[in-house]
Amino acid sequence: MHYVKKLLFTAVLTGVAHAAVIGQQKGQQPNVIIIYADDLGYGDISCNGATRVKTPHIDRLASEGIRFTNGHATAATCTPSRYSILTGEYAWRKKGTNILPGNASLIVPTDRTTLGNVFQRAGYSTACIGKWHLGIGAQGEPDWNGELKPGPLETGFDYAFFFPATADRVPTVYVENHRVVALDPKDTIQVNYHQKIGNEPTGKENPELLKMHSTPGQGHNQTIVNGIGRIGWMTGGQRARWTDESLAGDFVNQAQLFIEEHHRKPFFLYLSLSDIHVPRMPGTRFKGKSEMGYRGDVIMQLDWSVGEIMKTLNYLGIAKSTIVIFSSDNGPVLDDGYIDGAVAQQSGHQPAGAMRGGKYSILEGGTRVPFILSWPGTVKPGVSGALVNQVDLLASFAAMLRQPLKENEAPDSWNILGTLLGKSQAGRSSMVEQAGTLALVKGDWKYIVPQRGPKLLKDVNIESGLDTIPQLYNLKADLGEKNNVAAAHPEMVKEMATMLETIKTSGRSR
Ligand code: NG6
Ligand code: CA
Repeated sequence: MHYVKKLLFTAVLTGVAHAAVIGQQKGQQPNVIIIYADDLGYGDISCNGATRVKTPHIDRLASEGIRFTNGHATAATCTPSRYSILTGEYAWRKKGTNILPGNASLIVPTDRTTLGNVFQRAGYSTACIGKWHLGIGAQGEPDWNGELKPGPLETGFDYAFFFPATADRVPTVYVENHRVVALDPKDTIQVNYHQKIGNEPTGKENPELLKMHSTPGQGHNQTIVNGIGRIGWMTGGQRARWTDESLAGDFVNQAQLFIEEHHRKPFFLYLSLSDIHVPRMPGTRFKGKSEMGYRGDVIMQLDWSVGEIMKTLNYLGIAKSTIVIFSSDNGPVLDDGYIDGAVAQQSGHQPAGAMRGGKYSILEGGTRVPFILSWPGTVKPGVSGALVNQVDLLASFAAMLRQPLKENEAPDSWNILGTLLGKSQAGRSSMVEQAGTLALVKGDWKYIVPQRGPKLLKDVNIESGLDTIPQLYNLKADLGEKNNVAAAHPEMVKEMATMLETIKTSGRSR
C-alpha cells in the first residue's frame, strides 16, 4: 500500500476503534434519574389500574419502559426505605432508622458506600434534590443558622437542594448544599420538638388561622406555617420559609437546572419529590382539578413533575441516553394527619390496588409500590413480574458501571441489572420487608414474623398486618393476603423463619 494511503487507512482505523471505545463507554454510562415519590400507592397511577385519576406522563414512562408489578421499597415508611435505597442495606440492621423528627442528625454513616458514591467513582456528577429525611449534621441539634453538615454532600452527592425531613415537619425551609436558602441572619431559626418556643400561632391555639385542618388526635397542630399546622415548633427564618403550593415546581426547577448544567457528561439525579405526602397542598393550578380532593390533585401534580423532567430530557436530546426510574418510598395512606378530602372523596379508588394494607403495614400494600424503569432505545418496553427491590439499585448500578463492591459494602443489595433492563425475568429469589415486624418473601411465599400490636392502625385506618401467631401467605394464589396457611404448612414456616434468622445474624444477604 502506498505509504500515505496506508497512514490514512491506519488513522481511519484507529479513529474508528477510538470512537467505538468511546461509544461503548458512553453506552455503559447513561445518565440515571431516580424519581422517588412519597407515599404513592401501587394503585394510585392509571397504568397500575387507577381510573378516578389519570397519570398520563407516568403511564407513558411505563409504556416506553418496563412496568414492574412486584417492585418494592424495603420498608413501609420513609426514613428506613430511603436509608436502604441509598446504602444498599436493610434499615432494620441499624438502630435509629425509623421516621425521624426534623431536627435529627444524619443517620447515614459518612464512611459507608452509598448509591451516590458508586456514581461518583464512575465519574458522574451527582445531585440530591427534594425530600431528604435522613437527618443532618453530626450529633446534637443541627445548626440551622450555620453550616449544615454532614448531610447529602458527605454521603455521595456533589450538589444538594432539599428540605430536611417531611413537608409536615419544621423547619419548613430549603437547604442548598450546607446552608438554609434565603436565610436572613437577623432572623435566626430555632426549632424545638419538645416544647413550644417563640410566640407564633399554633394549630392548637389558633385553629381559626388554618387553611387546612389537622385531624383531631393526630398532632400536626404545632407552629403554623403558610396556614398549615406542623409537627414541631419553629421561630424565625420568615424569609426562608417555603410555600407549600410551590414545592413541586421548586424541586422540578432545581432538577431542570441541574440536568441542563450537567447533560454533556454523565449525571445521576436522585429526585425525591414531596408529593403525595401530607400536607397535600397542591399548586393553585392543580387545586380542585381531580375528582378526589387534594390527594387526587397532588397525584396529578406529581404526574406533571414527571412530565416536566421527561420534556427536559427530550428538549436536550438526552432521552435515549438517560435511564429514568420511577418509584415510591412506601405504600399509600389517606388520612395521615390532615382533613384534605382524601377519605371523603376516595369512593372506589383503590390506592393499594388489589393488596391489603398500606403505609405503616407489613402487608403487601406497605412496600409493593409503583416501579418503572425506562431507557428508550435500549430497554425493550414491557411488563415484568420479577421481584425487584430499591435496595438493589446500588449493586445493579455498580455492576453497570463496573465499580466492584467490597464484601462489606451494600450488604443487602443484589445485582439484578439484567432484570431491571428487561433481559431476565429472574429478579431476586427472596427479600425482607419491614413495618413493625419483619416478613420474608421467598418465591411465592411470604412469612410474617409474629408480633404483638394493634391489628388496625386506627388513626390512619390501615391494617398493620401484625399478629401474635405466624402468618404464611401464598402471594401467587392470594395477593390480598386473606388466607393465612401457616397452620397447614408448618415445615415452610420453619424453613422461612430459619432463613430469616440467618439473614439477620449474618449481617448481609448479598
Ligand atoms: C407520622 C406522622 C405522619 C407522617 C409520618 C412520616 C403523626 C400522627 N403522623 O408519625 O403524618 O409525617 O410520620 O411519613 O405525627 S413518612 O412518609 O415520612 O414516613
Ligand atoms: Ca413516605
